Amino acid sequence: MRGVLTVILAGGKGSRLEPLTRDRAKPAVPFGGLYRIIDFTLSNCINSGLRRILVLTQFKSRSLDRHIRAGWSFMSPELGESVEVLPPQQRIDETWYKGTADAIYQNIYSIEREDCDLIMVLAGDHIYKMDYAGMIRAHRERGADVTIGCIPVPLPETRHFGILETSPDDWAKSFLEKPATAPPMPGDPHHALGSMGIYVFPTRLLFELLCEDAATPGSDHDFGKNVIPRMIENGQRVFAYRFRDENRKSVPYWRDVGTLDAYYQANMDLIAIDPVLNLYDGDWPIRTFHPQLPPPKFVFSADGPPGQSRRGEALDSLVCPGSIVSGGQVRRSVLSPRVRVNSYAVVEDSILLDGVDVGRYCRVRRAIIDKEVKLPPYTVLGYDTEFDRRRGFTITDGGIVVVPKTEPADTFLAPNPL
Ligand code: ADQ
Ligand code: ADP
Repeated sequence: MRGVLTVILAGGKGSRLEPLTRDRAKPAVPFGGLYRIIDFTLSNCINSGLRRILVLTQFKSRSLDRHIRAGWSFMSPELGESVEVLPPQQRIDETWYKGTADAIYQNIYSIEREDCDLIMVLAGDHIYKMDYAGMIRAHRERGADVTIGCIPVPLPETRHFGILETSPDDWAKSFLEKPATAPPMPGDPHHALGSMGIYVFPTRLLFELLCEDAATPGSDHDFGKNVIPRMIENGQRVFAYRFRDENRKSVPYWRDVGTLDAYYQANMDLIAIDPVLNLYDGDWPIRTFHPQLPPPKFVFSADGPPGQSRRGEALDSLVCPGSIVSGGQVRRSVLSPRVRVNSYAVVEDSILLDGVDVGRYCRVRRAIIDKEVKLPPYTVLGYDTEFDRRRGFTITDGGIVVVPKTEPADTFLAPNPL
């Protein structure tokens, strides 16, 4: 793995995750209580032995930059190991990156300085556990011009993916970016073979392909739209590598948490009694930045009217350090660090990010609440989505209420519908 440089594309806007991406890049969006989305890709790298990593950022990168500095600076540059964040250099072009291929092309001078024979291109916004060593080994053994990580995708979803048609030994015969329809994989009438948007290229060839793409009029400068289809046209050796899950489950787990509903569901997946994505697997640890915080605390509240439950408890939930559930009830929810749930409040099926404070007697259901939001006592959220919409909150197609960061307390003072 020493000859491999990893480049993580972390510059996408993530506009479908608004308002969570209002002032942070999608890979920096908090996930699973303690983590940021990019921690999964970075952990996969470290667990796979990939230790030379460049993270290409672009939009609203401050939060991501801070997170990587705080959590991922433990490597030893003197041993050739590092995670380096590269904001746009604007050495070649003074515009934002036009597409994924352009993002790498514009950093070609930084990449050239690294002594590497292969470049592994990854996305910073997928949730999965994968040992990239198998993919790199397969690439070397085949002598491929590019190896594409692939998963089966249900036929109605082909319009969200690059779709490959392959020969029985996994050489790609065609690649269509996000086709409305696609033929099924041989032997599986319900799925087509989809690209995960991760690639291994020989370094020299990648540079040639990027220079050729930069000089091509009308190109979107994107791997999926331009570079890979052109390679197929030119008869180059495009190889599909089928995703092998390190999650040790029969159903492989890979999610692009591109929408708020997908994000909500992927968080909820973690709460299941036997989760499809296991965070407690010591063989494939997911690392992150851990702030210094005291243990979570659950308090039986001593005061208040008789007859009402005063037990501070959380069931089927993830509760992070620094949180206090004091006389409130939490069910099927994710509580990030430093959350407070006060007496007689009920929180169900929700994701509360860092520092959220749920006042007394609040009732919160099917909600995502961004950092530091303070819910005044008696706030009701997620019970009447029309009412929530009128208060200016985002309601997802799946009916989840999303409350943005630093929402002023006044927003919650509208009449209580219940
Ligand atoms: P998309 O999911 O549409 O398709 P895209 O928007 O191209 O992905 O983003 C891919 C990665 O690059 C993401 O990690 C994103 O953050 C980053 N990125 C996007 N634009 C960027 C830019 N201008 N600068 C820097 N980084 C940027 C791709 C492939 C499909 C494949 C899916 C799988 O094109 O073929 O099926 O990923 O999710
Ligand atoms: P966001 O709203 O996305 O959390 P921040 O810039 O506040 O944006 O935080 C981004 C990341 O910066 C956090 O995940 C954490 O890793 C790191 N961070 C935040 N606060 C501190 C701090 N006080 N000291 C060190 N690192 C911090």
